[in-house]
Amino acid sequence: RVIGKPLKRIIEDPPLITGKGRFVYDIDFRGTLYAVFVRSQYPHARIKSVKCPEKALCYTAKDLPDIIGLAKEEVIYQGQPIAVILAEDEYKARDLAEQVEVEYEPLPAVINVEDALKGNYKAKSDLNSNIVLEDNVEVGDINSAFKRAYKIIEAEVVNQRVIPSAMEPRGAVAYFDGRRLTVWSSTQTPFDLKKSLSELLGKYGVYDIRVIQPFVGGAFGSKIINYPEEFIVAYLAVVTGRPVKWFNTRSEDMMTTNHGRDMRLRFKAAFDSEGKLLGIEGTLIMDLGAPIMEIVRDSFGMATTAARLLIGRYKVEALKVKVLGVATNKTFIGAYRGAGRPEATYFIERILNLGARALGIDQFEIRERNIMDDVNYYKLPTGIVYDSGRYREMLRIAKPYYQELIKKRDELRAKGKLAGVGVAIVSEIASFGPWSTSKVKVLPNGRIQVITGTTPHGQGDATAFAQIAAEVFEVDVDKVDVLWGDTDLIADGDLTAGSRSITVGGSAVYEASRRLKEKLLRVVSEKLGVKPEEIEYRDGKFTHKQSQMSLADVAKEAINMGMLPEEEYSYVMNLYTSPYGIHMALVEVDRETGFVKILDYKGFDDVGVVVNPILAEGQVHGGALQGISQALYEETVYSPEGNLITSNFSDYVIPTAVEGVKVEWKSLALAKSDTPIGSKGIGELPTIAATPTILHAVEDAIGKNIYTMPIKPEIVLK
Ligand code: MCN
Ligand code: MO
Repeated sequence: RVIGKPLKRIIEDPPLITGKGRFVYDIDFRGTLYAVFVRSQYPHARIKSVKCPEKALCYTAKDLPDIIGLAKEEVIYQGQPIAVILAEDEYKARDLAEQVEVEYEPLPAVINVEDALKGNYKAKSDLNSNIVLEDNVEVGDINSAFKRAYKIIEAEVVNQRVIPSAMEPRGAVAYFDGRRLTVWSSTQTPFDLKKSLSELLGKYGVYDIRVIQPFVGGAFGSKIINYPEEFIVAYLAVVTGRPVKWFNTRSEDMMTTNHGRDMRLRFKAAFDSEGKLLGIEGTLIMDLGAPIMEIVRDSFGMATTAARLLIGRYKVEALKVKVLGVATNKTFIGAYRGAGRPEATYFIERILNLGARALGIDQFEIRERNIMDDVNYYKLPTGIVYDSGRYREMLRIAKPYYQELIKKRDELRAKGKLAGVGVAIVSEIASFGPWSTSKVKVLPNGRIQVITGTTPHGQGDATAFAQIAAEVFEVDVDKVDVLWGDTDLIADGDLTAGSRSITVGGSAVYEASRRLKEKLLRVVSEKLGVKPEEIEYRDGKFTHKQSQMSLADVAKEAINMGMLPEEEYSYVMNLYTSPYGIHMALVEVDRETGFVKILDYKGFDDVGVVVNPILAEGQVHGGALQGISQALYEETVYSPEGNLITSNFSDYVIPTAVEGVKVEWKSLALAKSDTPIGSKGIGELPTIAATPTILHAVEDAIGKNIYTMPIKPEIVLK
């Protein structure tokens, strides 16, 4: 079997580790005009005038089509594009961009949720209220829950704003040949970009559009939305007839690529004397950032999902949550690794641990007392469905490891150290539909070519897809090539996000491969004049008595017969999967410096069938570190005037190899998904798990409740 084999990234890595893989910045045409954007210096201001340098190729909102996010009369976050300069090279373009004179009339900026709710100032002049979106989730009898309470705890817990910080900033290159427009973009949604560009440029007679996603240096959800720069660069390639190239600096990127999280929950939670969680009542406030409604309306879905997922994997009887989406003059929020599920998990796990501490119950035990029974397409009262899960069994498996960590903790404490253990269970749903496409071919040379409509950008999905096709065709993986990220390859594609590629996209690869094998069997049966049942397929060969045909033979024969040796498939995913897991950590806190050292980190996750353990574990290593980073390091700071202070990597702290943590990971494989492969998504799960796990460990170490992140020394030592 090839599925389940721990293979290295044989498709992606050879070009990447030799430095030959092409990223958007490597796409270079002679005669290219370099684009630099003039961006708002203010978080909130009226634009009185924009004056371009003389003779410069300079375009303001007046010269450009109506593009979402491009500032016209009013800027609503720092970094918002106002105008663009084109020049022969990057340096000239930057110099000219600095000469553009923008006259602003500064307006009061709304920088935090408190001010936004007070409403003295509006984040955009035409708003009636800074509360731009609202939702309510109410299930069960909340009054009865609180009446029966033995203990009620009350707090506000904050899941802070973070900057996704993909290694590669955003950029695009556009080339127009007079008829066809080709756009290369550092995106995770080339197919969406093509559709949106068609809408925009159809008005200018450009109908034939191709979008290419070259190698992309990470995205983490922040390259899902299509950004104003991508449209402007494409439009300018059409009007100037010259190739146009743009690439963000790190600081531009940190100001203008969507930020993540920024949700807080003010809650009251009712527990009975046994520590059973009876009900949660509260308000979930999401700071949406700049109210570009076309963008933040979707982002608000993360808050409404978080409210519905607040039940987690527990038997919570009643829930009453008001959800508010609040506008401020900061960068707009969008998807970031987990998109709503990290926030949900953080909130429910915080509630459990704060409850456990208030009641004097062990954190593992409170989870045992509240955990759900096994589920099989179980619909939560809030509408969310869990396809399969064996949560008690998960706890049973994890418990000895927890006890081992507690033992180690107590040994450290006996030596006078500040040590603590943390636990968290993941509230995750992943691998969303509605579909994913794939096309599989057997080439006349016998190689198998897989085309996927998903858009990987670091995960290594291509190698996993090769494994799936190799499994169906019973051939070596190195007989398979995988192509992705080009709208010319397939009628339509979807995206890599929501931990969906291996499960939804992989199912499409599996089904297309299976159908192609059957089609080729019919070719052989016709050629040999025997019934398909009489032909045996093994290890890439069709055999009937003395006759044998290889995949290459059959591919050639198929073409001779007027058939193409290829099949395509759109796998429809009606629901999603519900992976879950439990993570735990042992930390030591330095009494002098408040520095948190992670001594042990263990993750037990159930993602059903694992296609490639190296790839899955790689996701756990990187993903957990990203979650740890939110707990310990990442802080997005705005000045009181609304300037983003942490707009570079000396001010915004992300972990380096030095902060790397050894993660021990175990795939539980207790509950499969209902897909041909039986997998569930893992890309986001470890990130979701790690943040509360680490916070709980630090709380346990210092014996005090923590309400905000990152857990800086001043919080630890207070
Ligand atoms: N895998 C597996 N078996 C499973 C599940 C996953 O072998 N049962 C492997 C897959 O082969 C794949 C990887 O794990 O290589 C992740 O698969 P999956 O969980 O399906 O997630 P996606 O491929 O759809 O990736 C998206 C996910 C998301 S939503 C974010 S955010 C994120 C993440 O991946 N962004 C990333 N991981 C990232 N990793 C990198 N390097 N860069 C990003 O931007
Ligand atoms: Mo994502």
